[in-house]
Amino acid sequence: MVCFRTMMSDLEKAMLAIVQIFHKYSRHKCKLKKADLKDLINNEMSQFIMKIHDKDTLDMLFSDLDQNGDREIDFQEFIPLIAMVTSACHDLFTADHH
Ligand SMILES: [Ca+2]
Repeated sequence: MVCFRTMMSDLEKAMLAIVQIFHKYSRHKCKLKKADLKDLINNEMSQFIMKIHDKDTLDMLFSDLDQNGDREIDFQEFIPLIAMVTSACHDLFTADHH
C-alpha cells in the first residue's frame, strides 16, 4: 500500500482522501446519518463552507443529498456535496485570474 500510495498522483491522493474521510465518519455501515454528515462538514470542510449550526440548514442539505430517501447518505449520494463545494471553491480561487 505504501508503494502504491507513493505512485499515486495528487488527484488520486485527493480522491483516496475523500473515500477515507467518508469512511471515517460513516464507519462500518458505510452510510452517513444526519449527525455524521454534520460532524463531517463541521470538522472537515469548515475552511471552505460555513459550519452548520441550525437544524433547518442540516435538514435541508440532508434531504437534498439523500436521493433515495432512506435517511442515510451513501457514498454515491455524498459525492455531489464534494462536487458542489469543490465547484464553488473553483469559482472563488479562479476569480482573481479573470
Ligand atoms: Ca440515501
